[in-house]
Amino acid sequence: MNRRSFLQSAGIGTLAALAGCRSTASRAATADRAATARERPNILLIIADDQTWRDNGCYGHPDVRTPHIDRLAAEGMRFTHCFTATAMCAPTRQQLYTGLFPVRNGAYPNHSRVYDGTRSTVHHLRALGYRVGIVGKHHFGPRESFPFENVSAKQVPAFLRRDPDEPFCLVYCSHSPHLPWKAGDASAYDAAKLTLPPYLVDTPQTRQALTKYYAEITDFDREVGECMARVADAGAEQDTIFLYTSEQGAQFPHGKWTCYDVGLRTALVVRWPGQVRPGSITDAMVQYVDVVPTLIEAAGGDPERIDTGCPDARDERGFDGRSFLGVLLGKAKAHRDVVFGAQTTRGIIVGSDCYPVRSVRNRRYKYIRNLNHETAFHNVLIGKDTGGYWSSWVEKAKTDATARRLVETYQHRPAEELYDVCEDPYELENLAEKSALADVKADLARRLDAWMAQQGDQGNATEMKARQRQGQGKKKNAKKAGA
Ligand SMILES: [Ca+2]
Repeated sequence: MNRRSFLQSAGIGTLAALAGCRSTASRAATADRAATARERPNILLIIADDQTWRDNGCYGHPDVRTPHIDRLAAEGMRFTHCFTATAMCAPTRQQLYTGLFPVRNGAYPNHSRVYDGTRSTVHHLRALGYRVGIVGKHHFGPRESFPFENVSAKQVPAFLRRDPDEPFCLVYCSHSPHLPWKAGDASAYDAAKLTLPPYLVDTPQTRQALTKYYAEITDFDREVGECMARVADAGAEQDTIFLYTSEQGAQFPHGKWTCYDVGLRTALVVRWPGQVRPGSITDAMVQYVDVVPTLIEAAGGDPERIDTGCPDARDERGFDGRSFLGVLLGKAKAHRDVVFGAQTTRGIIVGSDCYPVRSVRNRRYKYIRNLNHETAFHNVLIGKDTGGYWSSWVEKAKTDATARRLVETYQHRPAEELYDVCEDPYELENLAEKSALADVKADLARRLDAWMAQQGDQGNATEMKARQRQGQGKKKNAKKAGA
């Protein structure tokens, strides 16, 4: 079957199923899917920018105040084990919208774009009869792969109310709490009283930076509250899947631009009245690539029949992700047994020339491979001290052993790292050389090799092609193709 006939059969099949559900619902044999398809819930997805997953109230942070996110969690399901595969903006968003991991879809460096012809949730939900809009940050390309309707914050009420017979999907992308930290009221946080996690060096400058970052999270939480109010104002609260996610880790060492959990783990809360049990918590392991298949299934489509427009190394064209609708509906307790990560350092601002990192994690252990570990890791935090605290870490490292270790391990890492993420959630003690864990390491290494092969990921060679994948506009696309 060629691509066109595949698309036709998939698209027509889905639409025919929807039409059938509307007119002959009582005769539908597959009750669950038909019921969901008949209703076609609205979708509102609000995304923070560089918010570390633990840094909100409902995930147990002792200081950060997020009353609206906490209310959403009380009304929906909170995921404790959701992961992006990349702790950078552009690859994270593009994997979230395409259901494809970054090396496969081409958007693996930062400020990158997917391969021409790749299709996204915009295409897939439109085929199911949705209008699909976006507010705020894009960080994707080319435009043809992400043909969202652009909606401004002011236009949100009109977009939500436009046509009651046509379900909406709105992706609301905040710019908070990404650097520079200007929004919110930093004086509302007392620097001296903050509880610092053990991956940060405790200096006055770190504490000052945290007050600004936390203030911007609280301001983002205000935006979450506004989105919740807009959905309620539109009379759509009962018919809307409302998702909040924190995106990747903040711009602190061992977070963004790494494959540690502080970077890759993400908050995910899903409210869906009548379907998702209020106040529920799941520890099922899910990834961002699973979100689009889940939404397609919730909308009555069949994610197994989608052509993503982007073949993998085996020439298969389906999603890398799989629907976790069963988890949302309380019918399944588990989803993935491992989750993957990939960091491309080439092409980030003041980044190392070549510093690829790959990771795989099960419920207990994280295995990390630093593919060019002989060189030093470098980025804008180190090179320009953009957070305003790195130089204070370096200074403290001269006299303080803990500070010295944190400064050193951020820049110089071994070929392999292995962590017991249950016992050591901040990944501070490397167990890669422990003979008792040799089988654990070998098993995870095999899983990582298989994933890289499926993705067409050649490690260092892929990293060296990173600049060809950067540039989000059509013009740059053509220019790069010719270069
Ligand atoms: Ca980001």
